[in-house]
Amino acid sequence: MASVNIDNLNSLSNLHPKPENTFAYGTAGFRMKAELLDSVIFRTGILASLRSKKLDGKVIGVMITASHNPAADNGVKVVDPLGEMMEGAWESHATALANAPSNEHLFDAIHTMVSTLKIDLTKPANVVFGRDTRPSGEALVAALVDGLKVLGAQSTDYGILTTPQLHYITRCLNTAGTPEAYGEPSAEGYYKKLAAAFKILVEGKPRLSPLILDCANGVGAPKFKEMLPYLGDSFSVKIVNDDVEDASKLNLNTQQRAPIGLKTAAGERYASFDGDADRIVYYYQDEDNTFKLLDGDKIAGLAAMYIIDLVKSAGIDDISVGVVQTAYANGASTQYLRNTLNVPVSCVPTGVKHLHHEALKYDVGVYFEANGHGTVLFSPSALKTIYAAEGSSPAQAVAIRSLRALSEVINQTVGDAFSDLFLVETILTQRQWSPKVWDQAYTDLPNRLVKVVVQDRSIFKTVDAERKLTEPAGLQDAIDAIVLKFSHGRSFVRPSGTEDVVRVYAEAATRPETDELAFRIGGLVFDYNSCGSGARPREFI
Ligand code: G16
Repeated sequence: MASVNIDNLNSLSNLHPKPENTFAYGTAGFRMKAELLDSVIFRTGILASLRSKKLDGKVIGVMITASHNPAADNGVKVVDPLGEMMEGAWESHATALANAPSNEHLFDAIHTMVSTLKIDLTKPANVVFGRDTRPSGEALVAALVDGLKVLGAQSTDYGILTTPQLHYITRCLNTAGTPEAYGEPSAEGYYKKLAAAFKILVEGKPRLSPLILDCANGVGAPKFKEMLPYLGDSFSVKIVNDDVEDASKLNLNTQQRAPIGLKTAAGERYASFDGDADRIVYYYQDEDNTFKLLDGDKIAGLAAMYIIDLVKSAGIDDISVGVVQTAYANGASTQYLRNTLNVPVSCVPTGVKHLHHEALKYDVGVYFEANGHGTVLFSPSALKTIYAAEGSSPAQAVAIRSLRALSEVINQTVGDAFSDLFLVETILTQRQWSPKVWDQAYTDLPNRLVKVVVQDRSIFKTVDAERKLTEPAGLQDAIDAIVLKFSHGRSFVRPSGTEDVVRVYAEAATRPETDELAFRIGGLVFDYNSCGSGARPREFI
């Protein structure tokens, strides 16, 4: 059996020594302070090479980003051949490589993978990679490139990209020349594909007023500007928060309020991307100056409603639509989907990988996290039906054409802020709806998210799609006892997979009750067995 060249491994690994820290491949890969990541990213290069060899040389993607985290953080995620997140079973191998304490242990960890996973090292390895605008990205790319040299992978650097663009490119490269060919493997190919589909979807409809688009001073800004020429006059936008030169401004957004520095006005339509443009939320200001958020739940409701109607208008009756949410979904949205739209709804743990997997069970699976991360998946059989349908009236033919274009405008690989934007803009244009009309589908229960800094988030263990804690022992009973006192009360506690905190979600019948519930549970967690770290936040009751 072929073996790894140990001298090559040693000399490259010596350039990227491992710090004392322990690393874990979490919700969205490895993510932490950028200065700790050099060895992790070097070893992720080795992992991606092994993954490619295991899959017979298929192209694997590596994205260097920390998405919504502060500018000082960075991270890395591995993308599987069809643009999905890396297979869950490989996360423990990623963690094992990242934590090998010495070059010898790293050599052994690679060989353990090779033998247990039956990887043929003589196979080729192909890897593509990109990064967001964080200043630390360039040096981390150099570490990745060294990691790719260990097993002699062929690689292409796609430079600065949004995360979903890297997912798209990975799928294009692996499907090129097959009946499932996904598009041209470049940012330009991505713009062309989305723009062409969007133009079909809004053809002949009066244009909406310009969208005011906050890009969180992240990679979405330069990339969306790059796309504008492909859209022609089909779409009009005013981009704000587009300063990618000053890293301190990255992701300075606030929760459930307009981003810092953006003065909102009634009658306008706003959207915000996160730092790597894989999430989007919409919002507007009501006549009484209230800020109104249209989050991932609202997008899921809008998309499901529209697709159900379109399938009906197309005269296709054998395509079922289902929606996937997480525990963060507002209770009112779940009710709306189940009781008004009559669609099946599943609840899974946080992390697009879980939602994506579940959505594959439906003909058309709409999945969104409340934070705006999501997409719509069309199964191969649904696509076959849509492409085979001819329609027996002009109206049916138009609906079929729209369904086809919709499957092109929506990124099938992963949640994508650009493609979700075009999905929403399509529906609002088709219906000539303002955000306020869209918002009228249902009224959100007031909800609140609280972050609790704890000494060790790994002691928090959950079950039931993260809706219940099993550890620390007794904490869930204490939470339940508090929740019982609130009308329409619901609350859960889960450790974040991307930040060093525990998150508390609460909803209740009124805003004051919701705030009280959130802060009571937050205070409970902070105090429980002295879990909290630092000063006890003053707001906690
Ligand atoms: C990542 C995941 C999302 C998740 C989010 C927050 O998003 O891909 O699925 O909702 O982290 O996760 P947590 O609450 O565990 O910190 P992103 O946009 O940061 O990559």
